[in-house]
Amino acid sequence: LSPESLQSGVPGPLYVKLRQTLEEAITSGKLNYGDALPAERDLADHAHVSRVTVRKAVDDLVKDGLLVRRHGSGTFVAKPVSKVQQSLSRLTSFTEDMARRGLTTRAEWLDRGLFHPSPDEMMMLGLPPDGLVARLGRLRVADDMPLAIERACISSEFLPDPMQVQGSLYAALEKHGCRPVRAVQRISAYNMKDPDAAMLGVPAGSAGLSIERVSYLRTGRVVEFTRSIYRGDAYDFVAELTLSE
Ligand code: 16G
Repeated sequence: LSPESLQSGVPGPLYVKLRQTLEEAITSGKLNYGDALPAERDLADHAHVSRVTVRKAVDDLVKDGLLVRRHGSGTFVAKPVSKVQQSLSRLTSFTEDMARRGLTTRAEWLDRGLFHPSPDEMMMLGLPPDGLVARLGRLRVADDMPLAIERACISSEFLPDPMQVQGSLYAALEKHGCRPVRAVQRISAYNMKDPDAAMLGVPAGSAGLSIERVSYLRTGRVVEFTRSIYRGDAYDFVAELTLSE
């Protein structure tokens, strides 16, 4: 990090150049996961820029998830996120997907029980007026990294006792002979807000993917309506496209 490299080159705000220089140091491996960043004052002195410039550059990198601030101890290079490549053509469960990658899953329950359905749930699941809905809200974690928040709704007809679901929802449905065979999924861009962002361990405003899945039994009955928020920095959804004949 030399004062000359910041003053020369393409014109533009100093903090942007400083941010780029720091970003390059991280992506090229000059700075590694866990390394502490020099104190703001030292960085400013070293690069011949103001502390405000340093703060702005560092703020941006914290927002992008490349650096993390720890209260009282300083700023550090964040753990790099390796993205999960998720196929969009197979109907799999989170537990199966992660097991295939050799990752161990854990769920933190946010909500689990039988409820009177909301109008939305009644419509989506085709419930009778006196029907009940099993709600399963989970923070989904793989190898200690939180990846998604999922809120699944299932008719009590298919899941009379939601407390029975320990690890996998699809495994529990399979036991009752009602594992879905087809699903329609909608993925949209979303800027995460707290408390969801905090639960997923990312700053508020980070990119997320809002995913809705409606899945069906062979008979055509809807079995699941799930709304999820996936971390945008942790997922790539991949679809194979073929030329239609
Ligand atoms: C996936 C599904 C979710 C389903 C869950 C079952 C997406 C976006 N969502 O995460 O709809 O409920 O798998 O997983 O793919 P489980 O059997 O491990 O509980």
